[in-house]
Amino acid sequence: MWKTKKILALLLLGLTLGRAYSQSKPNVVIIYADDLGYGDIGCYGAKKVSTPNIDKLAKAGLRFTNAHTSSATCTPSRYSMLTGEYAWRKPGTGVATGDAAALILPGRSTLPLVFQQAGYKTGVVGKWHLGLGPQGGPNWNGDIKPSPLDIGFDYSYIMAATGDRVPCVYVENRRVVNLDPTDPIQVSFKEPIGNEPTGRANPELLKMKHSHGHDFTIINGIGRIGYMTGGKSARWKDEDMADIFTSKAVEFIEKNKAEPFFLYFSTQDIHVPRVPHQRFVGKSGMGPRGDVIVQLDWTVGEVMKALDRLNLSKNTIVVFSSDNGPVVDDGYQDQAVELLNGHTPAGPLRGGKYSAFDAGTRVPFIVRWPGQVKAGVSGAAVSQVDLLASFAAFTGQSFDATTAPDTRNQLAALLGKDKKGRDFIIEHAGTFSLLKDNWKYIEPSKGPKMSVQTNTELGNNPEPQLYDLSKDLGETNNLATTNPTKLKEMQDLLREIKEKRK
Ligand code: NG6
Ligand code: CA
Repeated sequence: MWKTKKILALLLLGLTLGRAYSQSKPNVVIIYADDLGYGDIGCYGAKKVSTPNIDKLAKAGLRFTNAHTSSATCTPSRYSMLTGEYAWRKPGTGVATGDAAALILPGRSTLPLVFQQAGYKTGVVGKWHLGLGPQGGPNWNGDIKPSPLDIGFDYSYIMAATGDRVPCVYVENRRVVNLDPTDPIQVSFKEPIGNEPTGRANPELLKMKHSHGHDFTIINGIGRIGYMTGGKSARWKDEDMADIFTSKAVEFIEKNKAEPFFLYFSTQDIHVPRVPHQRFVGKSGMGPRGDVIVQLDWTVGEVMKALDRLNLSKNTIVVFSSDNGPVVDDGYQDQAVELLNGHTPAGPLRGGKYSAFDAGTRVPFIVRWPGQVKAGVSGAAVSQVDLLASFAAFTGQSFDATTAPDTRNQLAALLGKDKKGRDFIIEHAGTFSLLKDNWKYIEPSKGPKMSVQTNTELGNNPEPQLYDLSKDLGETNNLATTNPTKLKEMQDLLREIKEKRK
């Protein structure tokens, strides 16, 4: 009875919150970093690298300590966040190649569509990594369709996949930027294309060598994943990427300052290859990995400055987060391991990117909304899959729950009015984990315990794992055999969620 009352009260609060906010339509900016770990920034405990702008954001906002991506890698996390459907329900949503077809097709609910329906101008700037074009991949030399423009974004300035995957070009709306039609782009992830040097055949041409993978076509002195030829005038310079994406994000804000806008600003930092602009080189003392954290912090500062300058800070909700946990050596010899200098990218957590342990998916998550969201720290359980339903409630929109079955309205938790948040959190790293009331269950799996390449503990174990995170956040004491009742409860719930879309 008490529980029903509480649920009713929360529901009412959600409805009231939604209705009140939909009349004033505050802007929403999501700054989504890449591979930034729970311990990588000052406000989450980092001491060796300085992130004053992100720390300032956290100080003025609500900093979450139990917020999660849906997956321990990029494509599935982004898929879940933008569609409200766990990526693991859709085969083919693992880390996408650079020429993958669009994974999110028109005709379904999406996060940007929710805002578009509510009358917002919507934009995406930065890393996409959710495929483009029809089956077989996009035509890089013509109109690219489907693209973000077909699933709810009014404006798009993106890179197709990752910094380490071809094609190394920017795509603005439907076209590759600065493309010379007499030098068409061809891309292949299957066989060599054209006759440009590769990292494998011509390592002497590399300015940053690979440690594993990344030995295909050399672009800007760096070996990439995949083969590319043509498009010489359109190729990016890694050193300028943060400047270019940041200026596009700021331009979008400036252009739309008079109307409500939603900006999904997805930085290429701090993913590999880590190639900061000259002015950030050496700034962290931790080599390129630290320097791109400093660069990311600069980016966040520029967005904040633009909001201040345009007098929009009060009326803009800024969400800052990351798409998966940290990795130190992700395939290039950039001295990340040697120069860590005692820095702990995962903070107190175990594992990292690719891992079923919590560092794979527990990420920094900050919500700043001056005057509306009380500054502080929240331990509420939050999942990025809930942004869709929460912002639908916020803007007074409905969405199609058949295409967005997993997203829930967690507005009250996101705005700091509910301290508990979600009932459970599903984490996916190939292996499934379930988090509930500080209990963490990792299902048995046969995969390797360690990734030798990245030196990450993957969390795989043929035996079930059960941890009490309230006492053991670092997941070191497996309680599965001593707590059979709790274990069974978690196993049953996970099965139910997987089967019934709970
Ligand atoms: C891996 C890459 C890694 C990174 C990752 C995707 C190799 C050996 N490793 O396959 O460098 O690109 O994919 O990262 O190629 S993510 O953050 O976009 O998911
Ligand atoms: Ca990532």
